[in-house]
Amino acid sequence: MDKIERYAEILDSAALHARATPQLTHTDPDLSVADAYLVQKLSVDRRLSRGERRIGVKMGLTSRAKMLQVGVDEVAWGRLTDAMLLEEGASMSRARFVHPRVEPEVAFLMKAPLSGKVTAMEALAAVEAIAPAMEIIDSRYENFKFALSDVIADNTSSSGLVIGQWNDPAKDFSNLGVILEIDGHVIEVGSTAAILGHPLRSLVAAARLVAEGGEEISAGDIVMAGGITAAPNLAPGQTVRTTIQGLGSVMFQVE
Ligand code: 0L1
Ligand code: MG
Repeated sequence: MDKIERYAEILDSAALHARATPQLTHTDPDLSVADAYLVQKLSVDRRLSRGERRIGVKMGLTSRAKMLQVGVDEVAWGRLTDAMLLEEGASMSRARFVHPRVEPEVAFLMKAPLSGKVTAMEALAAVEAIAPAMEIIDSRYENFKFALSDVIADNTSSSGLVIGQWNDPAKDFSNLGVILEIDGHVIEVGSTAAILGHPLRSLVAAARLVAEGGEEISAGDIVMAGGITAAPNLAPGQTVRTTIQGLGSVMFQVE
């Protein structure tokens, strides 16, 4: 088994058993971003071989608040599977995660493929709908600490997503107010503009980065645009809600 396969197995197993693992770069400080994406692909392939289905991609570290929170300042992408989808209003089991956090996000539903270098207008033309959404992230690394290569190998901490009502993408979603509430208390506020200045820029970047990885965004895919605010920790008993001005609300519970 080569190093890439070994790392993929370590991270997949850490996610499967909700057990933290040491950062790969502690013992392999030269792990490259290119190799980290290979680890990510192999670890997600292990999920697919267990019957999970690819449903789209996510962008990570697309806002200043996120970059500051984790100390990594480059955008990255990850792969989403159907097992990560949580029904709107449903409960997630805290026990299935290592140390989960939540991010308010915007989700895109694609109606046409998107690949390589595209303009914002081309990206928008490929969007069927946009929705308020939340991502549940869960680093598989001890203490939620990582370098860029670590987090890419760990599928950019992807572990869950919940999507609210789909809206017409013709409305201006460049700078909409965002509120993240836990148990009715406002924990974070922000704007969709926190995502690279406009969420569409995240979709443009996704098309390019995913193509560099030899894949494309397909019709029917969900694309998560990236966290808008810092991501608070989740604990059992919480009710978590994100509201985006003009797009609606989305919520889930933690048990
Ligand atoms: O924006 C994000 O989805 C974050 C991805 C990876 C960094 C983290 O785990 O906070
Ligand atoms: Mg995210």
